[in-house]
Amino acid sequence: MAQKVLITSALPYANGPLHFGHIAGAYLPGDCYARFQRLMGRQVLYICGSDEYGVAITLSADLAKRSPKQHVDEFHAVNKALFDRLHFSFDHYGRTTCPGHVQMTQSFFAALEKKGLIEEKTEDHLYSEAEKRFLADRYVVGTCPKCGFQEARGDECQRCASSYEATDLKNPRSKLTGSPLTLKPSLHLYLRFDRFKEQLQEWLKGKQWKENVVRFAESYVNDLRPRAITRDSDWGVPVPGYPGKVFYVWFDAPIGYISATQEWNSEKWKDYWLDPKTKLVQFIGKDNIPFHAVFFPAMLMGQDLPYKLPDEIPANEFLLLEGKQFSKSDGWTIDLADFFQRYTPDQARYALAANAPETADAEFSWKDFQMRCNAELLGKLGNFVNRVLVLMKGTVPHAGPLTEIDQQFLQKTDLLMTEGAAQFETFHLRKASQTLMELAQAGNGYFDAKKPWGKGADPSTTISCCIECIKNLALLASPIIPETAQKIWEMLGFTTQLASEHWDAVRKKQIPPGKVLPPPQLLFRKIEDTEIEEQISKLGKKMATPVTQPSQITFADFGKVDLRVAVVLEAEKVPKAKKLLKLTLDLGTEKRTVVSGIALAYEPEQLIGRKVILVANLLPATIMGIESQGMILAASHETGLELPRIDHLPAGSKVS
Ligand code: B3M
Ligand code: ZN
Repeated sequence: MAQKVLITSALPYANGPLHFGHIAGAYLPGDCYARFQRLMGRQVLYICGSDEYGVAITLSADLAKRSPKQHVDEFHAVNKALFDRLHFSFDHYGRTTCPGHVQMTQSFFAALEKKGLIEEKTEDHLYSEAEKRFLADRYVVGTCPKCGFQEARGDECQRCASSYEATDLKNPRSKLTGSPLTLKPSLHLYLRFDRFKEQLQEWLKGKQWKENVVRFAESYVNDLRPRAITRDSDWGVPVPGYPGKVFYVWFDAPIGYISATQEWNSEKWKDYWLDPKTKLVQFIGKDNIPFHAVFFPAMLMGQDLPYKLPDEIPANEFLLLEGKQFSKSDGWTIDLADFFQRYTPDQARYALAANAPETADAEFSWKDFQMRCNAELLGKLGNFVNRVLVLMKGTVPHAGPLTEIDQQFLQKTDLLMTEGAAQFETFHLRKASQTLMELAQAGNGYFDAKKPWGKGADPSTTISCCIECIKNLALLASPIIPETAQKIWEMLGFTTQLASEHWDAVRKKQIPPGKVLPPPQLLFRKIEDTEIEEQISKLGKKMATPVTQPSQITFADFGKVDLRVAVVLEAEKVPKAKKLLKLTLDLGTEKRTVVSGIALAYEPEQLIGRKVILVANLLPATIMGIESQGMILAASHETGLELPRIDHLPAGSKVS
């Protein structure tokens, strides 16, 4: 029976839109791996979903002034749509607010409790006198106890990735108000992680994981202490028997992998999670290492059912945008709606895969994106496929006897395919992307050397070898740029889904000589410099603060406003009021005096003779001792103020 591979990507919090930084870390590498494993004929199940509880959610819902439920409903949908847009191949994308999750989490707790691994403890917690409440870790900032970073978050340090209790922070303060925090006793439930020390040490022995994962795991295991697994909140999985308390999000969230699998299939989930032969591969970002390499495994060890422990934990570093962390509030981000108007999912997938932050933090830059798309996808891959198929003119030729250079090329193709497969298998997505381009370049080099377009040359053998290479390119490309790979596959006359084929079978497949192929289509378009400059210029520009939406009015309400064109007869500054001008207006039938706050934008003499729009039926008001008989319309923005223009119609004309 085929090897079962259960793949997960960290469940993203549904508290905001994901960006390419997230995608490059725990997601795209997971999807490419899942796609590769399927090609290898393994029985793959790829699970992800939204993490919808915890203070990361309530805090950002609080800031957005709406309920956690409204908040997660929106961002679950937004993030799921992004994954769909990028052609992610999850078998199920769940959410931790799904009904089965409560039962699953509570059963995990019950098993731990039955074994005497849960303890009640009344301990000091951080309390804000100013806000009159206990503050959960995410509402707290302070100085990291490990590295001294002064803006460390309450649960884990974003600088050194240590995780700790908020009470370990030095100089703790409220994130929302900055108020200092004091310690006050409160009862919570603690999980005796310390009791798993030996079992975890034994399990970790000999793991061939990335060095940073092993190092972190070992240091955590050496220092295991009981940890609180409950919080005072009404948003989360309720703790049975403890009203007003919910489970800490890092207790319930990893169980979310299992409840999402159960939601996928209420019976078959056990074939994966409870079968020791399943290979469990968990893709995460480096900030999640302790939870996946230590705490979740301990929770699994403490169950009665024989749960699978992770076999692999590929933890990636972070992806920066042009040298800085992605930040929506600073405008240091990529507007994805705009991005997908211009570029394809495969262009994004390839650029991110080629820059996957595997061993160090990596960077997305627009120039690099352009280079990846133009020089690599278009210049190497697209160009090779196109020139071969164009020269072939529709019918696959019969190959003649192979010369040494033909044989060398085919051997090189084999070698690169073997290397590429090994790279996918060992989580080296970056290298696999390079190998893909190396293969395309090998094709171009061979094609150039053979010059099959030359006068009197017989191109048959060359084209035939190139076609073999193109088939392999489609296969190697398939995990990374599935849409393009499928197009190439179809251009070779295949009608199946390449993603459902078997690697070895595709490797062996022949494209029969004499076969007529569909006309080739271009795979990529060139990205111009001007587009890239435009994108770069958008960086760091804060998004316009959303205009508060005024409540709606009826047409009749609007009709009550009498708007008229008026001509400025006189204009003068109002003494001691630097923003105000006193205007004398001609309304056709009468004259009006109006005080208007436009003095910073217009000099009085600029206005004489100009037409303006007057709210003619506004009740008069006295401003700086002058009776203002109406108000003129002007558009305003943080960058300035501007009067609307009417050029030809006479004073008194109605505006509606
Ligand atoms: N939601 C943290 C994060 O999005 C968390 C991962 C949960 S995985 C079980 O970085
Ligand atoms: Zn730190």
